[in-house]
Amino acid sequence: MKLAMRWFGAEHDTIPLAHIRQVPGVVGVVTTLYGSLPGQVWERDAIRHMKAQVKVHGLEVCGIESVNVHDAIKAGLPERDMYIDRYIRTLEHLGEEGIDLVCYNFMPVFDFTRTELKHMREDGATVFAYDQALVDTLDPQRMNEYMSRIAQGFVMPGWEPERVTKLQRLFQLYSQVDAQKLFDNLVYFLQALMPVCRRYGIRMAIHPDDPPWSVFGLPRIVGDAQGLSRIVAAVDDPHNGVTLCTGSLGANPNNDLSAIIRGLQGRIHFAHVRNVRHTSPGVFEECAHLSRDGSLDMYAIMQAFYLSGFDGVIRPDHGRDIFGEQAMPGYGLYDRAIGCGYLSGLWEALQKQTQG
Ligand SMILES: [Mn+2]
Repeated sequence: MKLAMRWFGAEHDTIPLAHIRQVPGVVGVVTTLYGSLPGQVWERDAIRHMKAQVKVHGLEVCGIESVNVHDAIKAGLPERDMYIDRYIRTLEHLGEEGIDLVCYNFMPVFDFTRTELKHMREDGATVFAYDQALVDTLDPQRMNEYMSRIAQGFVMPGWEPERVTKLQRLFQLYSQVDAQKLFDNLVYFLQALMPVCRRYGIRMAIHPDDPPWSVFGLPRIVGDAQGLSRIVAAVDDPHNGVTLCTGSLGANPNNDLSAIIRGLQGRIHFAHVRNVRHTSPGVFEECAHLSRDGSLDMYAIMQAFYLSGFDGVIRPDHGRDIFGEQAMPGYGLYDRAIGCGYLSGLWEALQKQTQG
């Protein structure tokens, strides 16, 4: 495996690359061109600049998280072909710059959703938390206001202001889109992308929905084993793969992570590995990466990756906010660095056990 951390770019991240470089085992970052809107073509110069910035610190760009997909593509509007064409040009430019891993999601309107970004735990650490009952009391507009209030000035990924100010229009766009239609639109998009992916060896890695169930009546199709296998089967090309996010999928206690990892052998291109603690149905909070702090068996998860021959990029995911660090919620350095140490430790043990 290749260990990386997410980095939001010099202008947006509070963590300098020089510090990421000091986390044992980390060889690179996954990042994006912040400031580029979905539907814009990423220019080669900008990609080159991003790579150079990272390289100066002895790290590499291990992949892009994310190249966001324009709503016209997700909703299947007539102008989708134009936007797909632009996406393809972005992939060409990434491919020409030697970047071969692209994470994206296909969630309508709302990206990653939480009801608390600073949920206080017993030890004083704060974490992301989610309560479906609270979401059920909010309408989408209030959800948006709610998220910006709890983000306290940080722009959380997926909640960029230019996007969420258009909520009403977005809901209208998706009013005719049910789960089947959304799936068909995804397949249409992926089929169009495959030739350029094959040409440059680019692996597309869809991120699961988070939480992995429908919110505000909007369809979500990437939430369980069945949804994931349906996607890889529909466009049966190794360049069409997934980001296996244990925290997102793991929010649903019915998801057997190890079985999902085994079932997707060869099609997992990127992994987000973190733990999550289930409190009651529809309620969960994030926690330390350690197995005993949450509901997931992290050893079993890493073992499933190891035994299925996974050699892609793994990154720790949201961390707790600890040690008084002032950083973007969930993306501080300290707890993610601890997560890296833990994941590396599990991996080394798995390697040495197998080698006898
Ligand atoms: Mn994730």
